[in-house]
Amino acid sequence: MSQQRLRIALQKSGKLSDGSIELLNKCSFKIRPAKNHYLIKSNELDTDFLMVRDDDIPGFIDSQVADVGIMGENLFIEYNLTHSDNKLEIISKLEFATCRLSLAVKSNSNIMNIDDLNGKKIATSYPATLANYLLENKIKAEIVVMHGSVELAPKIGIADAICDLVSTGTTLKENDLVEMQVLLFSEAILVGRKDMPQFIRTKVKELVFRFQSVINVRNSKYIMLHIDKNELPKLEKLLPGYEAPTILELQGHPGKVAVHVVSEEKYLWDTVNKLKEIGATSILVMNIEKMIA
Ligand code: PRT
Ligand code: ZN
Repeated sequence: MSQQRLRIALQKSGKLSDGSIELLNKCSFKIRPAKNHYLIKSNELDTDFLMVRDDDIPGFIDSQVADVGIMGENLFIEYNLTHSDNKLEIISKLEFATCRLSLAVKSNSNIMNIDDLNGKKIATSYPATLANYLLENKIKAEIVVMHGSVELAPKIGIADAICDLVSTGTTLKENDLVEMQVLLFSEAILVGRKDMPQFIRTKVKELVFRFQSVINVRNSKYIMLHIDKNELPKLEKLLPGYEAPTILELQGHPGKVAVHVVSEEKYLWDTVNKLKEIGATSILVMNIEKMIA
């Protein structure tokens, strides 16, 4: 049963932990996880954090042990497929822990496409998602459920193929496997119950507002530079996201201005070099902590 405090379930240790803590701390929660701490209290929004295994998070929300939780979209999909009452909803995408659930086979396998999986064995930790995919594609294959080290299954003869999460692809390569088909793309998400009480929804709304303020600027930098006034039109093309820049006259340098602008960081070094080419000087690039719309 939910009391007045907001209860958020987080993965204690794993691929979602650092990203979750970093995001929450940028939203002022000041969480400092320690080895044996399973409950962390914060005065911010009167919140309790439950530090648990990721697999437990959907069930905790479902049974109201937690109000919301951060999990991978892949787990949310698997949970929904195995719980037909569908009580959970995605509240917000969080843009970290991105990965994909893919089918992979040995590099020397004679399985060339998904139809070749007919009659074969596929090892996975996501049996419902895989079963659903096989059904949709009219493939009859045997599913071998494993809760770890799925990538070893073909090597030790347990299965002909695997269906596992892939991020950089290093694990597949190390195990002489090649990716054959992506089933779904995933990222960290904030999940809650569709029927959460109003006072929880109000707090969650504030939480999401804070998350978005941080997420919005994750790929942006605050750039300041000096440039010849005549070159200003060229800046627009060089700085993606260049909207409403601040332009200030530079005292003692007629014809020159200082420009302050928020711009996307993706191609930062490339952009900086191009800025230099059009004569920009005193280029300062700064991190932005939050951007409140
Ligand atoms: O102990 P606990 O049960 O809490 O953790 P866990 O071991 O079950 O989960 P964990 O920490 O491995 O993953 C938690 C969530 O992180 C997943 O449900 C995904 O949503 C997300 N995530 C993002 C990943 C990866 N990237 C990822 N690369 N989860 C797992 N992997 C594994 C993958 O299974 C494979 O073994 O990393 C390996 C592949 O990585 P690359 O970079 O070599 O391709
Ligand atoms: Zn797990």
